[in-house]
Amino acid sequence: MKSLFKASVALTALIGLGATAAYAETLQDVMKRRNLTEKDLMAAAKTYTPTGGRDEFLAFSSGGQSGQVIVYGVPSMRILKYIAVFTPEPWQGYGFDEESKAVLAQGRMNGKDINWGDTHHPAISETNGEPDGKFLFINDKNNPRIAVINLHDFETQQIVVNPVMASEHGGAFVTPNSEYVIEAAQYAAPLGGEYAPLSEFNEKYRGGVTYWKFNKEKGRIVPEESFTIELPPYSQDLSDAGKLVSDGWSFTNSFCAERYVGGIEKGRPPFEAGCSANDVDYLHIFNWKKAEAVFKAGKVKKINGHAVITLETAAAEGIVALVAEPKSPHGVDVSPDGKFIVVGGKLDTQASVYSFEKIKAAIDAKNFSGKDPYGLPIIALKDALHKQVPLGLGPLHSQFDSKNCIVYTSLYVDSQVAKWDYCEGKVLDKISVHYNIGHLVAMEGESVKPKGKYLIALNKLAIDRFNPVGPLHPQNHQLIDISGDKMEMLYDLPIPLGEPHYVTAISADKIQPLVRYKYGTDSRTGEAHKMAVRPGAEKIVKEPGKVTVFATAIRSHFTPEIVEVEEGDEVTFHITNSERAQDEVHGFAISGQDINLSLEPGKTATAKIKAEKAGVYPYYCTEFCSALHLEMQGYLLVKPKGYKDTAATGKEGQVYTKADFDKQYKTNIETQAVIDAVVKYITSTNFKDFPTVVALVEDATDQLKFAGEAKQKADDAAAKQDWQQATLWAGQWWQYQVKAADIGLRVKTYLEEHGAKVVAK
Ligand code: K7E
Ligand code: CUA
Repeated sequence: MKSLFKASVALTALIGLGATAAYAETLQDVMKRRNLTEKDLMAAAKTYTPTGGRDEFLAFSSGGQSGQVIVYGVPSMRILKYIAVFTPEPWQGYGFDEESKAVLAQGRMNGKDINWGDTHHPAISETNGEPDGKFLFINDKNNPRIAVINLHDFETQQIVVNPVMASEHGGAFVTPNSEYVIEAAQYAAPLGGEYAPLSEFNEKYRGGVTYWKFNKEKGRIVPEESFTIELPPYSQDLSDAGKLVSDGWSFTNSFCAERYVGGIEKGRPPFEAGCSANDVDYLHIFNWKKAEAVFKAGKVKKINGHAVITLETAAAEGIVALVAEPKSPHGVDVSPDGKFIVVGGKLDTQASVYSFEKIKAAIDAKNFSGKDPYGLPIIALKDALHKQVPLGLGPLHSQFDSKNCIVYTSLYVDSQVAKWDYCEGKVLDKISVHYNIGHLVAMEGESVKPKGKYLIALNKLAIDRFNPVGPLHPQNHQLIDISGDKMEMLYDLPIPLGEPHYVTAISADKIQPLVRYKYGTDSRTGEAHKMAVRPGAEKIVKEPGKVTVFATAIRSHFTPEIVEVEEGDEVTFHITNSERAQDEVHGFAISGQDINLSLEPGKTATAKIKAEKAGVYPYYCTEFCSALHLEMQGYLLVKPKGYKDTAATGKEGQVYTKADFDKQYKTNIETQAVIDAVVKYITSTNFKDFPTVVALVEDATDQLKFAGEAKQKADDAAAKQDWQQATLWAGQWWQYQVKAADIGLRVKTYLEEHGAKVVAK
């Protein structure tokens, strides 16, 4: 009824608007007032998404130091979600419920909680070289870890710590069928975390690349089936997996092949000087299929229980080869057909395009120019290179277009994007972006079938770009139209959460998330929660020193509402959201206990506290879930040890009479008439053709069942002339009616908007 009222107010307003001038200003007026050009209008038209509109692509952005993932739509550039990954996030209950604490605990290092991550590279799971929208992986550079996010609910379900590296960077990159998630080290250190003096850098410090085996059915990385290839202490950087003709291979570049160790405090030149002294670094070429066979044959050394293929074995088995790269490379990207590998260079002006065919021929013919100090064969640059193309200052990362041979490369120093032809080796167009661009992303631009259309420049340091918000500025993601010959700037999106390095984008129709969980799901594992209860089965179990509450949440109450414990008790709430309607999420917070749960429909989550101090602790729902959301509350009463109730007897609250009961009863009968009318309308349509509606109708049916039960209790109490109980239960009966009516009206609107047909009288 409330919604009916709102709708009629809106309607009146709309009619009123029609009666006066529909638009006070013309488009020209607005352009003048806001100083907009026609080009601006065109850009706006290309990104503006009217209310209710959907995006064609979804972008998953690293959240940088926030340890999260940012999801936004393209081309609207509207932020849709922050996915909590390495960092607690209270809205999602992440790090506040016991289930997600267990996920975060997987990421502990040396017994320490690590409550942040320096996320760099997200990657979507792939099938036949195309992103399939099932899982998302992201790495943590500082604390070498990889997280697995299930895209059926956008929740982090696994964190694996690299058992041998001290830092990493070249992750997460996946092989074409997600067989492996690749993670390459960054700063060399003794594998496994042992101490070694820097004077033994050449002998004891090492790099590496880890191949994490991924089980697609289970959606989990399998550490026992994963292995690392030990590498020289060159700082490995980015990686990419081969595809199609180069499937079975992977590529990782490196910097500081000089193996220089700084030491300003000892009067030595800093790292930056010694690490860029030579003219070349190395592109590492891996035959991971061969490495996998060597691992399966057991030719490994165990470090911290993890299988490592030693440098010696790698060299002997021909698993790794090196190719010279221009000084201080960054970025390595394999072309959609798998034939070329594009490498940038922070201190270079040209991008290098390597030919996989040539590399393969050199390896097959053992055509090497020499060996590095660790016995790894080196392929001469001329024997591997397809072309070097001058692009501008500081080429970094590359992304591919849907058009053949077209690639886009970020130019860090120039703050530009170059569009060029890597087959022919010529520059086609350049666009200036706001400084300084790091990565860039094209739609499915790293897959075997890039989608083109849009490119996003991922810029750091957004000075002078947005309204100032203090010395720490947001970063700037700039949307560029790449559908024509010339690139066109469309839109700036400030990113106010860490320094995102990389973004991966996928066609939105490949992402098909759940709208609700199967009843009683532990979302952090995806499995049935053992502590879930159905409505009616709620209970409080008391053991010495321990109280366990099996609760449900539904609009607009928790069951139970009052929980009494004793000082010192360990109190555990297992709460199941028993809603079936989409988006009827509840929260659960207890005063002063560092608890907030997010309970989406069907989910079961656990809050655990120690009732250290006697007192009264209100708990409530933290999501505005219904008109009576504020009343969705309860009390945790922590009694002093040995407390005896000697309080004066009295009644809490108001006293009700027969008149109160009769008044409520009359309201309820009238409400029922409205509900009956809505039900009549719904059942006259083909509502069963709409799954969303079917779920809502089930939910409304539940509410009406509860209403009937409450009515029975009211009637029983009235028969005993207990007007107190009778009036309260009549009130509860009305609450259920209101919820049923509210859902009914949602259904009616949905059916009308989706063109339902009347099929019965
Ligand atoms: Cu910032 Cu990929 Cu970590 Cu380049 S990386 S920018
Ligand atoms: Cu449930 Cu507010």
